[in-house]
Amino acid sequence: MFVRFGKQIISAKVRADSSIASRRLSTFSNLIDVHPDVRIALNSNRPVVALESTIITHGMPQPQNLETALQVEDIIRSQNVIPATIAIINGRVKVGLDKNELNNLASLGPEMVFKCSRRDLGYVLSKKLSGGTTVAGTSIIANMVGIRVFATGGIGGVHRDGHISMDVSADLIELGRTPICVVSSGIKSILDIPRTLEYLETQGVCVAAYQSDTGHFPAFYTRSSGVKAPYNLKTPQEAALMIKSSLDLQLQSGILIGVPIPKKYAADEKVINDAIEYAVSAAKKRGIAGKEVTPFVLEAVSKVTAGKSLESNIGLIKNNAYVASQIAVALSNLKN
Ligand code: PSU
Ligand code: MN
Repeated sequence: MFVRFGKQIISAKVRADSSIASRRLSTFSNLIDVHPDVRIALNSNRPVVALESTIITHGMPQPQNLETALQVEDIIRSQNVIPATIAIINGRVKVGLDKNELNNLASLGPEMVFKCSRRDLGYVLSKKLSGGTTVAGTSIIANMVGIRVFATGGIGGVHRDGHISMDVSADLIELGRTPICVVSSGIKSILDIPRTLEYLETQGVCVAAYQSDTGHFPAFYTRSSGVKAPYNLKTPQEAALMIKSSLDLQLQSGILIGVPIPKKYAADEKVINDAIEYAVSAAKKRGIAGKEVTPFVLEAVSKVTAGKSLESNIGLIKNNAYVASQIAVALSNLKN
């Protein structure tokens, strides 16, 4: 069977799911540049893990942002999985970046590059600008090209006073309407974790902890939020079967898997909570609002903890990339 991608014609034994992926790819080929490695993997049903880029452009300082992005991609490749970092570069949607593109994106700095959630995509594309895609933005694009597993550090959530300010991340709504499995360490405790989990339930998002010794959903910097997770998955195969069942049912909603931070990177609970209290109140005092809130608080926490929180952040992202790769492999084995 022959599948067309722009000008290229690739011969491949295409099964049901990958032919859907290729139809999707050609539908959007006028807007989206899919890296050849990603394109070939999707077409031959080999595992791919999507990665977001707001973490590079707004979530981490230089040079750790680039170093981490490259290391995370290498971890994924070491599992025989293709990494697909998603971003907007000069008005083109990119699925899979080469080293040069990653380098450029990481060196732009937040003033030069947009933080792109659903609402920002059309504007940034129309103006031929560049952007780091959030969990919401990345999920939309990954789904367009048929990627099912996505690894990141943490997702957005309901802010601590979100029931008053209405500051609720678009990530949560997107997870409710996009069939993607996001592997993260949950929601930072700069946010309101119990309310975020309630909201995810309302949106119909399947939430599960992964190999949690308490059965609790993780709290990003620490292994437990004290809130019981609806499910606790033990193996990549269990996760893959769950993804497949939701896809087969065509639920069109997402799955959030919360992987506790590895013990050696976990932060001291008191130190991190004090830093967060300080950062959240500093944001309030300075009148930081909208999409600036999350990056501001992240930076402030990192400063107060003298970079310790950044170390935790990097440690957990790498571990999540590893777990997501294992899940993507298990999923691709199920499809064969
Ligand atoms: N949490 C982190 N690091 C990050 C983000 C969240 O620990 O870099 C980024 C992600 O891209 C996430 C976004 O999708 O922030 C959420 O932003 P907001 O709260 O404005 O929706
Ligand atoms: Mn917000």
